[in-house]
Amino acid sequence: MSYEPIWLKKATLPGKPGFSSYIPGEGIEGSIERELSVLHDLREDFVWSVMVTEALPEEGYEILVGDGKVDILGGSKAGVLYGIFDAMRQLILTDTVVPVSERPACPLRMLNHWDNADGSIERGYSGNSFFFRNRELIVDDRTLFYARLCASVGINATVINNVNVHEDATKLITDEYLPKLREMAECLASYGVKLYICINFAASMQLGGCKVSDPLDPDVIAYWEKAVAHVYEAVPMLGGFLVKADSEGRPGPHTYGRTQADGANMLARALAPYGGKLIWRCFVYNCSQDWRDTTLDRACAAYNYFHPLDGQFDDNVILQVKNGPVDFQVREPVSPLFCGMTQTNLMLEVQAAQEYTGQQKHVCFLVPMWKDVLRFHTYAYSENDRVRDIICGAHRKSENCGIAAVANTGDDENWTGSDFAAANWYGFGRLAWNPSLSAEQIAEEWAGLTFGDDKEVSAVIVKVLLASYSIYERYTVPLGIGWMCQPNNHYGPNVEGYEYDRWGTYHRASHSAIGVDRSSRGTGYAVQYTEPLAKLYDDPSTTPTELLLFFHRLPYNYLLPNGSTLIQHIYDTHFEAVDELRSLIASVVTVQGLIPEKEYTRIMERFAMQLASAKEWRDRINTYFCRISGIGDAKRRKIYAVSEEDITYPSDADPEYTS
Ligand code: GCV
Repeated sequence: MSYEPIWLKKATLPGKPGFSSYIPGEGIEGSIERELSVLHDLREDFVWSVMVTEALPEEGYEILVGDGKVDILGGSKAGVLYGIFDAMRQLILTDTVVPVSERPACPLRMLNHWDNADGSIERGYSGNSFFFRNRELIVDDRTLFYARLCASVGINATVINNVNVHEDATKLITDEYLPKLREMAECLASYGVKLYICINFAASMQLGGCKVSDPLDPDVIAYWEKAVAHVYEAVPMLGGFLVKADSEGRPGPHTYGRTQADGANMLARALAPYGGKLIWRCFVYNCSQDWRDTTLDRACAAYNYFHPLDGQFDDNVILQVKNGPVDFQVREPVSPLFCGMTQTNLMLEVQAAQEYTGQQKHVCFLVPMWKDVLRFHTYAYSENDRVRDIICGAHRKSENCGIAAVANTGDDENWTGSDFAAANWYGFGRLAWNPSLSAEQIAEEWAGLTFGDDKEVSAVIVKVLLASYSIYERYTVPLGIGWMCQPNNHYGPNVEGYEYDRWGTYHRASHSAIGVDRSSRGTGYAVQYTEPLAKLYDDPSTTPTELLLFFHRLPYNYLLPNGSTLIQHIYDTHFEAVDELRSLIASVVTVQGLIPEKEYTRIMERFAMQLASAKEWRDRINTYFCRISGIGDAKRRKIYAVSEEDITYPSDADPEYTS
């Protein structure tokens, strides 16, 4: 399948070096040469030179400019490449280059692909895998261009297979795959991207003939030592393993009464002699919950399992923590693990794949949401520390930390299905490099690189991106409640879809109230946080409005800080968000003709799907809550309440119902 150069469009002219064929063994020197010639093409009148110097941090770079001469210095060859891409970005956006001195904030800036060996992608919304087809690994021009796109935004690591490691992918660590895996690792490394793979915790049984996968069993330990030695002999540049254990049916140490630390350390010790890292996910919870049991709270699970183990993990173990305590909902509080694990290496996991945020049919620019997470004050070490400090290694002075995004790519021509979704891939890389960049700056850069320098087009694209998350949030889930989507595929509304299921994801709406009480009077989730956060979240009057229903169970006539009742807020946000979406679409129509037709048509096709789905969300949510509460919309907009006699309309005179 052919592919587009997306944000590297202006740096990739047909027949010019950016669109190169993959030549095995060309190495990072080949990439530097190729990218330098792109710079030459962009500005022939400049004299370009590059140099590696130990005076700079390994991945850092400096651009020196003077008298038509541009020198790019890097702390390593990868640093030089990052410098070249910076100069390229500057040239394309401003037609000139100014001096800069840069180093990445996060040591590990990683993508997690959930690609399966058969070529399918779990939660993939842009075609099939370009890493696997029919149980074979593919290394070709597209792999190289993928690495080029990653390097251009500073991404330095990737995991190519799904964390749910099924039978075929279990064999990635065997001779069936290792030669090709090495080719893949070399191809990616030629742009400074380190390859990681997901392994199956039960491989000792499935491949090694062991009776168990108990991490303290000597045969299991010996199996992994041998298996890892074999892998590193074949692929010495491998970064390490990523593991999902004891979660959603995946095997893990709990089966044997062992802890998550026992499991992680066993693998980490096998990897240590080769400099390998073991990334262990904290997404561990009971997915067979009885919905009748209101004392059990899935949100508490990760902290309950991992917090008591703080300080017990080896140094080459990194715990990878999803941004929220449950599962990539549109709005969740930041995971309390970032507040309570001061003796452990941590990595943040966000999801660029839009599983719960419109599946790349809806525009949803996630950078504003990720920025909220990164700037969240954890109070783990001091009053001022934020998630970004923790994942950048500021406190533990460790290189074993960083940020990973579940990737949103596939083999669609434009890589991400929706043209706008590429902004999330781009934005993730830029933010991982520098969390201080603003969402506006990232959106402007991406718009300029992707759609050219027409100011009108850029303004519209940036407006769409920046408004999109808030709009999506408002026509879908109110006040952090979550999980009102279709079960399994997670697209579109189904208010009670998860209500009586086993996944631990309930809103428990009744005729008078909605939400789970997660305060100290309820499940106690709120008090997993450090102070002053625990106190803040424990009380509805101090809980941030957007998270109110995540933490508290409240009546529909509860008054919000803006003077609106909870139910009126639901109606208002749902009506307003659909109207705003309509006007956003109208603003894109004004630049028809200024955007290439192919892209414009694709964008409009997806907007049509988004608008239809947004209306469905609005009407289902509003109707459900109107019917169940019996309270009508104070503004009398269209809600499908069936019987008007059942509905009481708030009177304008009643101060409880002002909106
Ligand atoms: C890869 C959610 C998704 C699953 C995913 C899981 C995870 O439950 O729906 O598809 O599995 O998260 O992050 O492991």
